[in-house]
Amino acid sequence: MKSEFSSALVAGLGYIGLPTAAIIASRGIRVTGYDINEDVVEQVSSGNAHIYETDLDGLVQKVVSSGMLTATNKPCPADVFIIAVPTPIGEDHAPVTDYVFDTAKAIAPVLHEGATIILESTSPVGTTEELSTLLEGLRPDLKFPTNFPEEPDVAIAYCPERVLPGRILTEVVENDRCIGGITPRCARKAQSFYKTFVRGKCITTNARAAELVKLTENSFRDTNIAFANELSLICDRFDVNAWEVIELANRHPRVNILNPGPGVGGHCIAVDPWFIVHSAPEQARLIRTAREVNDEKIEFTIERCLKLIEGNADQKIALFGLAFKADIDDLRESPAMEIASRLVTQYRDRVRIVEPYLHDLPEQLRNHGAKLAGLDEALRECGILIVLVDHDVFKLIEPQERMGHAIYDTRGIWRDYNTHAA
Ligand code: SAJ
Repeated sequence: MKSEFSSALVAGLGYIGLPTAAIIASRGIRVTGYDINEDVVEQVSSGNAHIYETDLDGLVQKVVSSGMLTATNKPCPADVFIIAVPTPIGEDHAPVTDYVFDTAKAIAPVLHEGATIILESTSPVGTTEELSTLLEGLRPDLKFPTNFPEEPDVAIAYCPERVLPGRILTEVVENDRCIGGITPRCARKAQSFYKTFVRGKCITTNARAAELVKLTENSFRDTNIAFANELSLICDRFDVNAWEVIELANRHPRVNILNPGPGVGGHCIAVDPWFIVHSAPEQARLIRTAREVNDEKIEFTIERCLKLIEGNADQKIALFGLAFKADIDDLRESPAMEIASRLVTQYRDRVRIVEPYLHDLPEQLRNHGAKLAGLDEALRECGILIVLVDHDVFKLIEPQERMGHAIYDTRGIWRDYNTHAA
């Protein structure tokens, strides 16, 4: 069946927008990537992915050289407009939706009858309706679903991304999608677009429900990680090994505790729950507390590091990992970065950082005298080993290589238990 969509504009060529644009282009739909950052436009135009994601480089190169993906800083007409711009939090953890509405203003002049607009950015409940109202004001010549629900000229829907960094190209295609239309007709239109490249189920609902679904998913995960982090503090209080307790408790058929760590990072899990808390402060008590527990885990970890370092004066300190989680290069909202910054400010050139996903240290660490070190070099030079990220390669360090070092393993990758199975 021939697709009714022959062109798409993807606004925001970041961690979500660029892989999405590349996948859509690889399915034979001509894609224009629109970004306000000149550098990004230049890099993508020359066939390079400006971010690291598994297999993304090759795919971008392929679709750019075949002419199916181009990049620009000026929007152009298209059958479908996908908005995948950042929605960070600002003061008092309030969601900042400015980039979404700035994008809407930028695409308004090129909208035409028959176009479909899909918001993918994580957004507070009601944002998609606001987007429609804004566009209605900017283009009085077109019928929008908010004022002409029966027969709008333009379809508007919300469809959150839910891909896992490190597996984005697979998950964009394989994951089920939840598509919320301002009207059922809008949802169906967006659904037929997603069906051109998604193998998972494309399930329709209304825009407000879809917005809350996204926030719910990440709040659920944050709350579950907070349980693990709180439990690790309780174990510490009783001098019991948290990893052992979790592993044994998880043998119960209906218990599945996640892993404690040095705190929660990334641009989603540590941010999105605040969108709910901000809009429903009286109801979202557990969600708020979970956020606070996870943030406080960073402070607890720093205190523990300081204690270990003070107890091993003059020894060099190796910090294993800076990324916000295992096996990626992304430092956004990374607890490891925050912990490293604090330790480097205090211990300066005593600190070695092992981060196989980086070629250079971020400036704020370099300026204080910290050095990027190879794994073997760090094991040789440093008496203190602190694991901040559970990169696979760190798990390969054998017990005899760690022997004689003072160790703080915040991720439980070098576990030693007393448990014996009979
Ligand atoms: N973490 C723990 N313990 C765990 C699991 C994770 O401390 O047991 C930490 C990680 O180290 C990291 C943070 O949580 O610092 C977040 O990592 P993650 O793997 O849980 O999630 P993200 O941020 O990489 O991706 C999440 C995913 N959401 C859910 O799993 C509900 C992904 O599917 C979303 O698409 C993504 O957020 C997003 O973009 O919203």
